[in-house]
Amino acid sequence: MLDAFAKVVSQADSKGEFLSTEQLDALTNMVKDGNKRLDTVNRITSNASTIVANAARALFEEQPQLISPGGNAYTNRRMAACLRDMEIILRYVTYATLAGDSSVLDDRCLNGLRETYQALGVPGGSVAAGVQKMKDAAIKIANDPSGISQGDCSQLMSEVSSYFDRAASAVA
Ligand code: PEB
Repeated sequence: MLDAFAKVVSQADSKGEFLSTEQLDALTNMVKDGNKRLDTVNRITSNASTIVANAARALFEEQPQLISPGGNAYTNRRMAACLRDMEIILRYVTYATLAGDSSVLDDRCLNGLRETYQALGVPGGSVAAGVQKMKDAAIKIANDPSGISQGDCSQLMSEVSSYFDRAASAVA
């Protein structure tokens, strides 16, 4: 599990080189914009249950077969497993966002997840659709200009989006 700092250190060390100016510049920018990152993580974290619940509701509205008899979220046990899975994925997206690196998401959440869903008979495409709905909600909350000092967060928002996209394509 790496963060943006450990990643460049390991890349440089594997080549036996000093850190490059490009690497240092990128990290300098990351530090400069650090408050944006922390605010984003804080906003997503403190709205996690709303994000999960609304995304799940929208998913079940769009794919009602999931909650019909025989569906993958039918019965409270499967519904609970589904909501829990969405929450786990969202949690790892917040970790990756804090770290500025996807490796924690990749290694601890997404690795083998597609195969797990295949083995369980859970439709990966539906999980991916749920993840995309969490992405839209999370970006809306994180990028809301009200009640916070204003700045350009476009780069950070596309980074956060990329973690959701990574999760969705890992299971689709
Ligand atoms: C992954 N999900 C399930 C299981 C596991 C995961 C390992 C099997 C064990 C269990 O039921 O607890 N666990 C989860 C995860 C990590 C982990 C992401 C990462 C670290 O450790 N059902 C639907 C939707 C979807 C869904 C499409 C969006 O209709 C999910 C939610 N996951 C779902 C369901 C089950 C499950 C298990 C329904 C239960 C399957 C079953 O037992 O029939």
